[in-house]
Amino acid sequence: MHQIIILWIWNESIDMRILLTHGFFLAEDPLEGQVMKPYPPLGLLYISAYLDQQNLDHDVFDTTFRSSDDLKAKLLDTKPDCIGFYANFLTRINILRIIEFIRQHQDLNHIKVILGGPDVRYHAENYLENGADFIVVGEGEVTFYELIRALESRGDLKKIEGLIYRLKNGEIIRNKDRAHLNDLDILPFPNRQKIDLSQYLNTWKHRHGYSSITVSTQRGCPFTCNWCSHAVFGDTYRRRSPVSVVSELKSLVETYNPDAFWFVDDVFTMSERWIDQFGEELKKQQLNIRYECITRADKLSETLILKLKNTGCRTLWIGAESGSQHVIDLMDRRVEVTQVRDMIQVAKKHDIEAGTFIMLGYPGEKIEDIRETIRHLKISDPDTFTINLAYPIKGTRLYETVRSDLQQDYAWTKTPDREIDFRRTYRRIFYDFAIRKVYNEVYAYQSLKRKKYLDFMQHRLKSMVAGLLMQLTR
Ligand code: B12
Ligand code: SF4
Repeated sequence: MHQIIILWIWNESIDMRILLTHGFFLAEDPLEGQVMKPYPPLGLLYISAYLDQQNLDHDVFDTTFRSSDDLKAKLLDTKPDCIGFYANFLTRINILRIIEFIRQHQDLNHIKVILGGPDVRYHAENYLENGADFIVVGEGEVTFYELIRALESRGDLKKIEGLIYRLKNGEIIRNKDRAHLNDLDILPFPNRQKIDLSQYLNTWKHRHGYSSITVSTQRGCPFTCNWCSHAVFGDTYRRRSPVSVVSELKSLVETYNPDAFWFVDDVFTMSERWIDQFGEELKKQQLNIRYECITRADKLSETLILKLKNTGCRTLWIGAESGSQHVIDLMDRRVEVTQVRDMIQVAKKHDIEAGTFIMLGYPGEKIEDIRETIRHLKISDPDTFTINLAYPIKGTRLYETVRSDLQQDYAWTKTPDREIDFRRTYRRIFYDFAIRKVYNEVYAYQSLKRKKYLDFMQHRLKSMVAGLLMQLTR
C-alpha cells in the first residue's frame, strides 16, 4: 500500500487548462482600422493545431474582433492555469496591460504567462521583468507543448530548447535554441476552426469586395535587408511540399470558399522549381485559386511571372523600399533598382496587379534620394504602393546602426517600435511632408497619364504644398 501511494505521488501530474490568445484589438487600433485588412494570428493557430495533434486540450480566444475588457472577462470567467500570448511589437503594450491585470488580480495571479512570437527574442528580459513567466523563442509548436508537459509533471525545464525563464532568485536562464523544423509537412494545418473565421471573411468582403485567407508555405528568409526582423524563423529557407499546400488550399476552399488567398511567405518565388510543382499539383487536384504574394525582383523573370499568373497570382508585391540605388545598398537589400522597375512593368504587362513598398527616412537617405524614389515610382508606375517611415526593430542590423542615436525617452512598455525615433538626416516632421510629397507627386503623374485632369490638379497642388513644407522643415 505504501509503495502504491509513493508511486502515485511520483507520477502525479495535473492537467493544465490552457488559453491561447493575442493582444490585437482591431476596434482599439485606429491605424489598422483604416486599413481594415485583418487576418487571424496564424502562428497561434499553428500552435493550437499541434496541441490538438498531441491531444492536449486547450482554448483559443481570438481578440481581433473583441475588446481588452472581453479578454479580461474571459480570464475571470475561466481562470485558466496558463495563458499563451502571441506578441509582436504592436501588440506588446496591450499584452503588458493584460499581464498586469492578471498579476494584480487575486483570482488570476496563479496563471503561468507564456509568450511567443516575433517580439519576444530580443525583449525576453523586459517581458520577464513585467510579469511573464516563460518566453518561447523561435518556432513555438514543440517548445510550447514540451513546456506544458513539463509544467504538468514538474519536469526539468532546463532540457526544453527554445525556452527562457527566471529562477526564484531572479537569475534568467536561457536554454539552448531549438533547431528549426526541417520538414514543415509534419505540422498539421493551422487550427482555423478554433476561431470564427467568418468575421474576417465578412469584414474583407464588406470593406474590399472580396474575402481573403492567409496561408504559409515557407519559413525563414536567407536575405539580409538590414531593417527586417528574423527573430522567429532565422535566415533559413524551408518549404512545405506543394502537395501539402494544395491540400490545405483545397480544404479551405471547401470549408470557407474565400475569394482569394494571401501567401504570407517572405519570398514566394524563392524557388522556380517549387512554383512549377505547385502549378502541377493545382492541376492534379483540380483547384483554381486567386492569390496575392510578396517577392523580390531578383527572384523573378518574365517566364516566372507567367507561371505565377497560370497558378492564379493576381497581385504581386515586389519590394524595393527605395528608388535610389544608394539607399538600397545602404539597406543591404541586394537588388538592382532597374530590376525592380522591369519586373513591375512585366507583371503589369501580363495583367497582374503590381504593388511595391517604399520606406523613407532610412539613415543616410538625402533629399536627392527621395527625388530618385519619386522618379522610380513614376517610371515603374505600380498599380499600388505603400510608404512607411523607417523604424528600428530590436535585433535587426538597422537597430544596431542607430542604437546610439535612439531618442532618449524611449519607454519599452509604452512605445511600439514603429514610433521609436532616432537622429535622421532631417527633422522628424520633415518626413511627414516627404511621405505626402511622394504619394501626391506620383498620384498626380498617374492621373495625368490616365487623363484625369481634376485629380491631377488636386494631387499636384498637394505635392507642391508638401514640397514647400519639406523645404521649411528640413
Ligand atoms: C502576414 C503578416 C502580417 C499581416 C497579418 C498579421 C496577422 N494577423 O497574422 C498584416 C499585414 C496584418 C501584418 C501587420 C503587421 N505586421 Co506583420 N507580418 C506578417 C508576416 C509576413 C507573416 C506572419 C505569419 O503569419 N507568419 C507565419 C506564422 C506561422 O509565424 P509566427 O506568427 O511567427 O508564429 C510562430 C512563432 O512566432 C511562434 N508563436 C506565435 N505565436 C505564439 C504564441 C505562443 C504562446 C508561443 C509559445 C509561440 C508563438 O510559433 C509560431 C509557429 O512556429 C510576418 C513575417 C514572417 N515571415 O513571419 C510579418 C511580421 C510578423 N510583421 C511585422 C510587423 C512589424 C507588423 C506590423 C506591426 C506592421 C505595422 N503595421 O506597423 C503589423 C502588426 C499588426 C497586428 N495586428 O499585430 C514584423 C514583426 C516584428 C516584431 N518584432 O514584432 C514581422 C516579423 C515582419 C518582419 N520581418 O519585420 N503582418
Ligand atoms: S525584407 Fe524580405 S527579402 Fe529582405 S530579409 Fe526580410 S523577408 Fe527577406
